[in-house]
Amino acid sequence: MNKPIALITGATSGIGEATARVLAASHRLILCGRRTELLNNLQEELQGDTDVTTLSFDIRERIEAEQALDSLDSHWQNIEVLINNAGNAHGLDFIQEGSVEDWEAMLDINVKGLLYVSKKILPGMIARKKGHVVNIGSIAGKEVYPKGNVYCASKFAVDAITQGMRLDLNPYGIRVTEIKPGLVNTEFSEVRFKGDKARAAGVYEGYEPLTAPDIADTVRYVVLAPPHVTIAEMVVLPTAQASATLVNKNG
Ligand code: NDP
Ligand code: 8X3
Repeated sequence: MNKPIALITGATSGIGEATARVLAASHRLILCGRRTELLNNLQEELQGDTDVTTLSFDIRERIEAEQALDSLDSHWQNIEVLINNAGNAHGLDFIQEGSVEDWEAMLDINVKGLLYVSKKILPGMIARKKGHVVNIGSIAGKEVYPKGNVYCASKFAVDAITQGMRLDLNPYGIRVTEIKPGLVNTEFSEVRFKGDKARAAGVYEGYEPLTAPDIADTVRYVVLAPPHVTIAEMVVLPTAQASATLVNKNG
């Protein structure tokens, strides 16, 4: 029997890339992101283990996202697992000093992009009365921290959308999960600090942060749980982190 199909957004780095590696054992994969070369490299790496196809599009651009998803040929259309992972923080500034471009990027990518992709995939799941949506939220969607303002708002929105999905999709037997990681050492801080590698590295110094494979393992756990089991929500922190604002550094 063919493996079920999982579509992963943001598969070119960090949590999405690690999730692709772990789900290759159990799923055929549709890998999404903007960086085509990285998608191609990952496809080449994994296609010995499973069937892989790629879609390169900017999740901010609704038409581009819709056209990319429409381009899937028929044997890739029965998507059983949707991992809404693409997203980033842009900037870390007091609300009165934040940039409108950063705010727009975070709301467009983390919130609207997730909605655009979900809107295309959910009708198939509803028709088949089968599916699983895994949204990657954040501790930032549970607690607001200083200068987190709009990034936190985007992740609070992911939390609300996840809860709404679970309610609205309940009649169709579709599972909905939100994973809320704390600090994970990926390209995340480099994007947040606009390529400042030294500043980004500082975020993960003095304690042991989570790695992308740590979160990929939680995705595998929720996806491979028996069909009658929904892991609704999971908060996953490095042991050194107690809250969005308390990290035991150099402890
Ligand atoms: P990375 O920066 O390593 O990965 C982000 C991914 O999102 C990349 O694959 C990137 O692909 C994709 N992406 C970003 N913008 C767009 C866009 N406009 N269109 C399409 N894809 C896009 O960060 P993480 O792996 O850490 O982040 C993944 C998710 O985890 C995010 O939702 C983040 O908010 C969340 N998270 C991260 C935490 C952390 O500490 N790292 C903690 C809690 C949650 P490409 O650039 O190729 O388009
Ligand atoms: C990413 C974790 O604490 O940088 O969502 O917001 S944090």
